[in-house]
Amino acid sequence: MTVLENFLNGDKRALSKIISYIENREDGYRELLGKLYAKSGNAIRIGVTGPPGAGKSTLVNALLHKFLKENKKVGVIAVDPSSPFTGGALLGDRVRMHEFPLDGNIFFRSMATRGASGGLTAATNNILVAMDAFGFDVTIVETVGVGQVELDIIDACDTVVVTLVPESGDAVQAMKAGLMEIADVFAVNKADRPNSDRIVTDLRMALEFKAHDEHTWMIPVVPTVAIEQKNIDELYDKIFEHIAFIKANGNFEIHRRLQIEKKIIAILKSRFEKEYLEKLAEKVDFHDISEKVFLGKTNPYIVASELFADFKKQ
Ligand SMILES: Nc1nc2c(ncn2[C@@H]2O[C@H](COP(=O)(O)OP(=O)(O)O)[C@@H](O)[C@H]2O)c(=O)[nH]1
Ligand SMILES: [Mg+2]
Repeated sequence: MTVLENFLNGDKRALSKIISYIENREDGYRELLGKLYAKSGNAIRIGVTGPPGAGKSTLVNALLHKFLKENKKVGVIAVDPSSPFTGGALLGDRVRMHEFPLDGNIFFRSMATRGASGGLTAATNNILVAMDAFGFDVTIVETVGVGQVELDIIDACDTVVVTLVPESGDAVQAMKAGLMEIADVFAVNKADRPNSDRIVTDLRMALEFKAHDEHTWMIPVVPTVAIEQKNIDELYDKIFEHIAFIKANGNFEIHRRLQIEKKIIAILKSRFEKEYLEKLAEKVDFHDISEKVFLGKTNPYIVASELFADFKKQ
């Protein structure tokens, strides 16, 4: 039996192998992804983001216990570009393996970024496709919400949970950080800490003041204590209320179509970059050209225009 056949028979070891194959962009990975893509599209995608230490991993684990109770199969991928070596994600994995056995309904993977930040969004999305094709009901991406890459990853999710803590500041800061635009649900974790009520009330008020009508999804603010599994049911309910809401108003489909568009463009971009720029680099002496620019004989815009004109002629 081939790895793909084992994969299709629900063998998690085959899933792990296929994920590594995709992650390492081994020969033929695009064709493989094409096959998997045809089988994907059924899993609900949940994003969990927030600052480091907010309790995202703990919260995801708490949610997983709820998913298990609901008899749902879940694939989780933790992306943490801030710890490229043996950082939090890997340690978290070990803890999780303890908590959720390999033969159960939960599957984990952490993205070792290996400095490939440019391809991180694509790699993460591709792994989600593999998990989706494998037959998980839900996929969860956990990411530290900072840069553009993380935003792109989270943007591809159907529902985004932004995790904050009482120390995160106030609603004004959340607004400045653009979190109101990203969040579909706010989890104020570590609600066991003093003053957690303040940020909850503050966020709720700020959200109430934002322009809205009866067609607007009102972002719920759910206080949680992930380490004690407190209020996880409510968080779970809000996630699925949001899914139901966007399915009813059509935004679920609109968003997914938009993601397909973005995916095609991203594939094209990466192919242009790989196939055109790499070929160009073989022919063109960039060192020589930059020297000319440096000496004021030409400028980068003229150089790029000339190279582009050459490319169009071919
Ligand atoms: N007091 C308290 N600590 C928590 C809670 N949830 C998580 N933590 C702790 O916060 C730390 C960071 O949690 P982790 O899940 O790794 O955060 P992440 O970096 O956002 O994934 C850990 O020491 C957790 O045990 C909570 O609800 N209350
Ligand atoms: Mg974490």
